[in-house]
Amino acid sequence: MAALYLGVLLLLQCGLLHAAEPQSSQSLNCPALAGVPGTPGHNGVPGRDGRDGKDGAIGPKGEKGEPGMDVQGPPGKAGPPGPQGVRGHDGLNGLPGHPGSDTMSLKSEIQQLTAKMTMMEKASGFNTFRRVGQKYYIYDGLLDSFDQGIKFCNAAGGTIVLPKDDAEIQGLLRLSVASGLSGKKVFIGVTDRKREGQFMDLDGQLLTFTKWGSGQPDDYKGGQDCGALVVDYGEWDDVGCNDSHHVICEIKI
Ligand SMILES: [Ca+2]
Repeated sequence: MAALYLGVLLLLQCGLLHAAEPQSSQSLNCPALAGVPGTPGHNGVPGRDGRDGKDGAIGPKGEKGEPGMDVQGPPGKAGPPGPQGVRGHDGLNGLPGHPGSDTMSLKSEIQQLTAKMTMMEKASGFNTFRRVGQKYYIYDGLLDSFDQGIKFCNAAGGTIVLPKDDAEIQGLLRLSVASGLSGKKVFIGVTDRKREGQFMDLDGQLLTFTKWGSGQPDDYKGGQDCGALVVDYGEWDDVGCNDSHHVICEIKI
């Protein structure tokens, strides 16, 4: 067995050396064995894939491509708002507006006109009436006490007369004379019933204009707390509130 194994080794060695170095094969004295050729062996299993080779050289530049189509794509989404800008300069002044055509002021004017019309209709219903400034003086022949005079005038939409200046005194005198009141007295809306000697108007306000006659008010016999206009003199006198005197009313326009 060992001899056979040694023979095979010797054959292999001689064959390999003979293929690589034919000159020196004779010095080994390999025996020339002749035999019957064996049957060819089966094909071996394919070997594994080799490693990737190195990159080749860069190829030639390709031909220029055709120009692309010039088509605009759809708009993108709106971006977020930018930061607030710096405040601009003030603008020029605007042109003046048109004269007011305010509905409210028109309504107010209509209401005032309506009120005046109503007042004039009332005034025209009395025996005599006269306009002095922004007032109408009206007389309807009433001869009564101070308090009855106040009631009558309030019912007529006004108050008992109280002239505030000489022009109103003159207007009141003309109406009085025209009404046949010469030599008479006409109540005026002043009284000191709340505080003796302190004449006030019917709203309790101190008087801003007076036309007292000489020595008046004298509170004659301690019973004169209401005012009256003496038609013949155009001056004031204090008289008894319960005396009967003529009543003239004033209605403010
Ligand atoms: Ca008097």
